[in-house]
Amino acid sequence: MVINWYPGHMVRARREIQENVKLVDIVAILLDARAPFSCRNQDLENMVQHKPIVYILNKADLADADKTREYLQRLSRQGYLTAAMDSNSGKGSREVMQAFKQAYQPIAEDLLRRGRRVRPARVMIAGVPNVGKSSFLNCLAGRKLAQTGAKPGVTRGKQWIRVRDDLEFMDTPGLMWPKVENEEQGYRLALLDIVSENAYNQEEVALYFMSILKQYPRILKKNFPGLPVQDMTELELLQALARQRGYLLKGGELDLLKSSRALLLEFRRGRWGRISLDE
Ligand SMILES: Nc1nc2c(ncn2[C@@H]2O[C@H](COP(=O)(O)OP(=O)(O)O)[C@@H](O)[C@H]2O)c(=O)[nH]1
Ligand SMILES: [Mg+2]
Repeated sequence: MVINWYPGHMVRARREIQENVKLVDIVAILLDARAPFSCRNQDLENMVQHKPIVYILNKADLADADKTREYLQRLSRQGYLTAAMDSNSGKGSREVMQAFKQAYQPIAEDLLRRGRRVRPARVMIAGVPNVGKSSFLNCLAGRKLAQTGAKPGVTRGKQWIRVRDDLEFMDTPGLMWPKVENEEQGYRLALLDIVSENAYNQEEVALYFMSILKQYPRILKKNFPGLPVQDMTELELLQALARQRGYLLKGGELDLLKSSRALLLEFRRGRWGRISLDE
């Protein structure tokens, strides 16, 4: 799977994160709760290792709740602070605030020890495209934020968004590029709409999704009533979907591309239920 990140973009993204991380106390790395480990980019995380990291599993409303619990546990065993979040409803924001507070505590204590004033904790949000960085920021700030930087005449430099008395966010989230290390991870990132459509074959990704659905027999049975779903291959499931919906090509052949497109769109909108992808 080829990802259309130009080397220039990567250099700029890297430099921007490197500069911005100096200005904050905490880095909140957003991961898609449905496949948090596939969304990580170790190279970029290494650049922020000297600051406390809080992992936010966003879009938790779309994820399999049992899996989310497992992923959170795995990350906290690795020594990270974590929280699950739904940036549409705001569910999870208390846990997020708690994690920020915990991350900042040693820093605040150190300031106090040195007789300095404790200022609000400054947080940078970072993550790969589409994980919900803007939504998360808007949700916690409690308002739709104006785009400030791009207009002429607006002062350049960092803007800080006060979330609470003791917390501010950097207005521009750090964009990390997805790092694809194997085919399965590529499929997951494609399903989550993190890599762009022209980088993958939709049918291949749809077949991969069918293999995930096989881990959710209840969902399969509900959507393919009367079919021996457990014994069907991924391709047979995709064909069944096309047949069921009457997605046909001119000659009457099954339109698997149309089925694949529909399947991916529906998964992303949560229409197939709460499904997680990482092992
Ligand atoms: N269901 C759900 N959708 C979300 C959540 N957060 C963001 N989204 C959606 O995901 C898409 C990408 O969000 P956006 O904030 O633009 O992501 P960004 O590219 O990281 O800034 C948008 O359609 C959002 O509405 C969430 O917690 N739950
Ligand atoms: Mg955004």
